[in-house]
Parts: sequence; C-alpha cells; structure tokens
Amino acid sequence: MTNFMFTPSLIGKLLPTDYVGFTFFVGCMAMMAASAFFFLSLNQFDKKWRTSVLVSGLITFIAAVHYFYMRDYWASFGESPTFFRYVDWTLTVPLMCVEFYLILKVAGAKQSLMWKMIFLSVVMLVTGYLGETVYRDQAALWGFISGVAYFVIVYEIWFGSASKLAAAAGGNVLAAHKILCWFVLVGWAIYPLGYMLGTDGWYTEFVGKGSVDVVYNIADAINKIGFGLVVYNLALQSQKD
Ligand SMILES: *C/C=C(C)/C=C/C=C(C)/C=C/C1=C(C)CCCC1(C)C
Repeated sequence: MTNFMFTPSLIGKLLPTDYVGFTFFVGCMAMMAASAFFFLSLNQFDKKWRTSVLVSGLITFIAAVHYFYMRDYWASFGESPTFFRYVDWTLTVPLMCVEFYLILKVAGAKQSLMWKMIFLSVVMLVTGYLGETVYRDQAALWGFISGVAYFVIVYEIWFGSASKLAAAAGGNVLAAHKILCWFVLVGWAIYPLGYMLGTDGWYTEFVGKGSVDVVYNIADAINKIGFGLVVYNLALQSQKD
C-alpha cells in the first residue's frame, strides 16, 4: 500500500474553462510535433549539422514528455507542477547552451565555453527553484540571484567570447547566432515575468498575481520550438552554399 492517493487521469478532466490545462495540452502536442519534425529531418543534413538538429529534437522531446506529466499533474491536483517544470528546464536549458557551442564549433569554440554556460544556466535554475519552492518567502532574493546568472549568460553571448566566435565564423552561423541571442534576451525574459506573477515580492504591487503556468507554457513553446527552428534553418542554409 502506498501512503498517498494518486488519481491517474490521462484522459484528465479538462474543463472548457480550464485555460491553464488547455495550454498544457497544446504544449504536449506542439512539443511532440516539433520533435517528430526535427528527428525526421535528420537524414537530409550533412554530418556536420546533424548533431545540432538532433539536439533541437531532444530539447522538444524531453519537453514533450514533461508536458505529458505536467498536464496530468495539473489535471489531477489543480496545482502548478513546479518540480517537473524545473526538471524539464534543468535538462533542456543546458542543452540550449550546448547548441550555442555546437554552432560556434566551426569558429573554434572551446568546450570551456559550453561548460561555463551550462554552469550559469544551472545556477539560474537552481536558485529560481529554491525561490519558488523551499524559500518562497524570500522569492525576490532568489529571483535576483537567478537573474544575475541570466544576465551573465546574456552578456556572454551578446558581447563575450561567444559573440567574437560568431563574428569570426560570419555568414549563416553569425546570422543564426544573432537570432538565438534575441531568443535569449527577449524570449527567456518572459520567464522572470512568470516567476513574479507567481511569487510575492517588491514587484507584486506592480505586476500583480497571475498564472505562472500559462506564462511558462507560452515561453516554452516560443523558446524551445523557435530555437530549434533557427538551428534547423542554419543547417538548411549551410547545405545550400
Ligand atoms: C525551455 C526552457 C527555458 C528556455 C527556460 C528558461 C528559463 C529561464 C530563463 C528562467 C529564468 C528565471 C529568472 C531569470 C529569474 C527568476 C527565476 C527564473 C528561473 C524563472
């Protein structure tokens, strides 16, 4: 006998008014379709680009599996699946850092760049998790520390060694790097907004309270699928010239 009650609800009780549940459901389908798209496109690319497109597919695939769990969790408990959310991010965000490294490898990117970005992203996520769960009454402080790590990532890709490598690579790689930089600056900035809507802090009087999940789900769709498509397009363009 287990000592907790769990009502599996794979079919779920998705009420027409449950717009949060709806975004989880659409998230499952979008991530799944994107994964199929990336995986099935693999054969058309040169060896050189295959790993990058494969990683795009892995990112959306890992997210798809987590979305199935999160949708179910939401349908069963009506609560934010914060734990699954952060497990998903802790796997997929470092993989997005790997993408930067993979496309900059043509210009001689070192593994140390990749590890530096992975480290920063893990700091960003672990501190964010602590602020949303264990230390909720100090959410603003943990969110701030997380935000510092986020800004270092932004700095690294926009102005640091990653940007210099992109400039050295030029052409399609530089163009793709630029777009990915915008994803990180604008697309990733949606997450702290969701965090502020779901926790209490100095910001609460300005942003109010709202659904963290809707914001995170929209951000995930934009960032994971959009990011993957930029890499896919880079592979496609590079094939042509
Ligand atoms: C696929 C998932 C992605 C790209 C997730 C990205 C998440 C972030 C950029 C989260 C950032 C946060 C802050 C900058 C401060 C508040 C806490 C976080 C973790 C929401």
